[in-house]
Amino acid sequence: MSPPKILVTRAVFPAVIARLEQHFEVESNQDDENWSRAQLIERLRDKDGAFTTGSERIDAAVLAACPSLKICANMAVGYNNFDIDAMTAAGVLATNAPGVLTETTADFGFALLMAAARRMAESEHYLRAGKWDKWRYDMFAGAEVHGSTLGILGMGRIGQGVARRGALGFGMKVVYHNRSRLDAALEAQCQATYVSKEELLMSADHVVLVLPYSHASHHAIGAAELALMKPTATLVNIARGGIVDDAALAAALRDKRIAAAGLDVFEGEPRVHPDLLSLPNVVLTPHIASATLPTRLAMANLAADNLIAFFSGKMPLTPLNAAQAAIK
Ligand code: 8YV
Repeated sequence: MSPPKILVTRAVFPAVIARLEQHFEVESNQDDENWSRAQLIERLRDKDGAFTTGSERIDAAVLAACPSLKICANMAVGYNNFDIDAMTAAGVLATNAPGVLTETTADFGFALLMAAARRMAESEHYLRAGKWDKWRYDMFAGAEVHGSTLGILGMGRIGQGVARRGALGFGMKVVYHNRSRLDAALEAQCQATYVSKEELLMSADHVVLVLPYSHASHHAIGAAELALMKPTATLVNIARGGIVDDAALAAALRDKRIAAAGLDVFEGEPRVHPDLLSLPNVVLTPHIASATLPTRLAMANLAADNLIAFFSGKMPLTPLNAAQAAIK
């Protein structure tokens, strides 16, 4: 019997391609070309499985054009690129890559918080521009991090990682809001107190967004929410573009309605709202919160493990719709 056919949609570690090739007939995109939707469909049409990243949208139209597709394994914990209902209806299994990136991503969230609150990017640009000619008592004075109040919106694994860093490492008071409240043991571990979203926005000195993107979380932070925040507050987004209304955020930062922001994700990325690009009080990074080589390798291997398990007749490690889908 010929091996299942797999499409790897983006460039990935050669060692992971080699692993996949031991089990599958693999077509990959090691040149990392930007495929159009039509090009993606053309390549996926005859495949049994796909190794995707967060960039490829798998929806009803793609599924209808690819009748032999049985599984899509995302090399990302977020899976808003998948239309899970359409995949379930088509009998296609979806998997993501949770867990392996938790601590690395929480580290980066904290780095963005520190960089924004303590004005690291802005002051570094000033120094590089040759503008530093003397010390001044209030030069680039930022917001206190240790001992301040940290508000976390979205308290999954990564949110809990950020909470632990804040509470245990920086003596912060941690408040959080989530669709469902954590159990008492987890709350105690994170030293975090459950509050309403409004209370969080009003009381936090630093707000970190770690919630998944969906219709429900679209523009969860817009002009009204920004207006609730303290003028001295920092906003950090390591979740998804679209959760923040970037135009409203740029206006709030420009008018100093909040002090600073640290953003790793953007609406319509890799394009970035032009108003953000010209503001000094925002630290901008190109969706790299999980980007250490060990973590990215672990994410890629988990996606590969899911494909290998599935085609060996086993349940993948991190399925998203196994209970609902009558998988082909
Ligand atoms: C990925 C991410 O690098 O895992 C996620 O959800 O946002 C990042 O870690 C990105 O989605 C590419 O797959």
